[in-house]
Amino acid sequence: MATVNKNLSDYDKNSVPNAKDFRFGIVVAEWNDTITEGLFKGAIDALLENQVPAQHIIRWNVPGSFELIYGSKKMLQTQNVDAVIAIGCVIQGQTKHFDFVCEGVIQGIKDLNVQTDIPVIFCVLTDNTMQQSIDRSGGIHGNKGTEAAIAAIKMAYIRQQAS
Ligand code: DLZ
Repeated sequence: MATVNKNLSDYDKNSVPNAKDFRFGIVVAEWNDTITEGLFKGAIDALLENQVPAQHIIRWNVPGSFELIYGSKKMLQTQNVDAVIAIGCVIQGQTKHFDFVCEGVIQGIKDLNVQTDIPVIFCVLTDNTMQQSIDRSGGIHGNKGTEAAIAAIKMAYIRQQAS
């Protein structure tokens, strides 16, 4: 059951702010799409369960996790959203590409959080194996998309209260 925080000083990590008036953008990478679709499902289910109207949620796809940076930037620049959730999955391969993509996307999403006023939530799995990603996108270790959605609601609330 969602409860309403009155201000930032009574912030309780176990309560989720009322989210019915917030708007969210979700940017989803198509690489490893069986995983990113699972993360998306976790995220959208959590937003809807917390009373976010479906018409307040915008989804965009981008090719890979590296493109989450540009996709999230354009989402927050052109759409009326209170937070953006960037969803991706990078799995270790035989080359250094894994390190470059992971480093690029974390720095890029970090830069957006520093340079703009809309929070961007990092929902990118960086795993050694496909099984680890399966386990975290609706499997035995839960769904990081669900956690990202709750983080997005909390950050939208913090932004609203701190404005
Ligand atoms: C190229 C690449 C590789 C090797 N691995 C992944 C991955 O595991 N997960 C992912 O989301 N994207 C991967 N990509 C694609 C890059 O993110 C990006 O789309 C391309 O380098 C084009 O900029």
